[in-house]
Amino acid sequence: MEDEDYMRLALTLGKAALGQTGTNPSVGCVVAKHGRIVGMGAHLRQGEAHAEVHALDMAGAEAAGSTVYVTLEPCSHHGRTPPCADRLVREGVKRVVVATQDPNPQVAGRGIARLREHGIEVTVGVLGEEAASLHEAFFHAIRIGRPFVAAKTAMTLDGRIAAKTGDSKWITNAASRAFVHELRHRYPAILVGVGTVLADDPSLTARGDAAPKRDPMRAIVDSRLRTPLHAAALSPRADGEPPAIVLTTATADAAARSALEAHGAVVVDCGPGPRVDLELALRELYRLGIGAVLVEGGGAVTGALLAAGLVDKTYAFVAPKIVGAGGPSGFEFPSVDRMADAIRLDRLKVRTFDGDVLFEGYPVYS
Ligand code: AOF
Ligand code: ZN
Repeated sequence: MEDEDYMRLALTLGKAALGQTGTNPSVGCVVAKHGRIVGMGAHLRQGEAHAEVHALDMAGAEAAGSTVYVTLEPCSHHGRTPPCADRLVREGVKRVVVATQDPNPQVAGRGIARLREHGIEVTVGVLGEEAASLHEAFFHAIRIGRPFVAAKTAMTLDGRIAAKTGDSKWITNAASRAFVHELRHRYPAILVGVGTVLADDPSLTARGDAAPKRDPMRAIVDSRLRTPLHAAALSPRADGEPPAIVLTTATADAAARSALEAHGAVVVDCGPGPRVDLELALRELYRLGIGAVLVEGGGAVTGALLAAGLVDKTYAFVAPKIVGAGGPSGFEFPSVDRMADAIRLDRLKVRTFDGDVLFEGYPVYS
């Protein structure tokens, strides 16, 4: 086993917990000694033990003299939990291999420095790119103070997300839709506009045939509180969390607000109106402990987020079907004047699912 092999395992552990750590990174950790794995761990929930703590607890007395692999720099601050760097020092570990530095201003190199000050050998950058990808949402959110925004859309070859009648079931095939359920499982929250709630009545849960999936929190952008109480998106959750967060404006109808709250929904004002201030809405979600959102339409909310420069990543499915004019587009916003002004996708990854094509990329604004 090389450093990279242990780190790959740590990345796998971190990846398995993606979506369940709120605004915290989904960190994985492996402790090895004399070529044997003696401890493994992941950060499983915000407010609870960090990955290193679980792994060191498992290693017990074996931690002394071991090598610790961790996908993110061990923390040096007193947050909801004590500093991992201090714990590593106390355990007498010999070497720490770190994939990426922690951009959290409370850490930012201090964790690594503290380990070195105590004579621990530290290697930084092993599978660094893979770790940056695992932690992309956290890296983004901690820098700008709002959740990472990924927009998922499913379009026909002519860019429509529905026929002119509104019918949209289904544009993409079963393989693409199964992948979307995986995505929902990996994001802390899913965000839609009230138009989608009214048109499609989606339940916004993560489903699949095999293992149970984690349902993301639901967030609904609803300026005028038109979400009906019987909407599937307000159905009770098995984990006891509120059924949905409804993002609205200060001028929304008071009676509608009380009814939604009585139903268990969390209603949040995002600006004076008449429309929801989307940037403020994202900041409110961050405050509520949501570090990343998967936007699933409709075209209006996705387009408004894109036009405001608030979409950080796209998962754009294109199905080999043509429906003709009249239906909405996946990104409804006033057209740019010149093709040269189009928003382009950077770091593009193109994949296919039984003939559907997925464009995974990062919009470049400017
Ligand atoms: C680590 N290992 O597994 C994680 C780290 O409020 P707290 O105590 O949970 O601290 C959260 C911060 O700690 C978070 O913003 C990030 O900088 C770091 N996360 N650090 O050493 C871990 N999840
Ligand atoms: Zn820590």
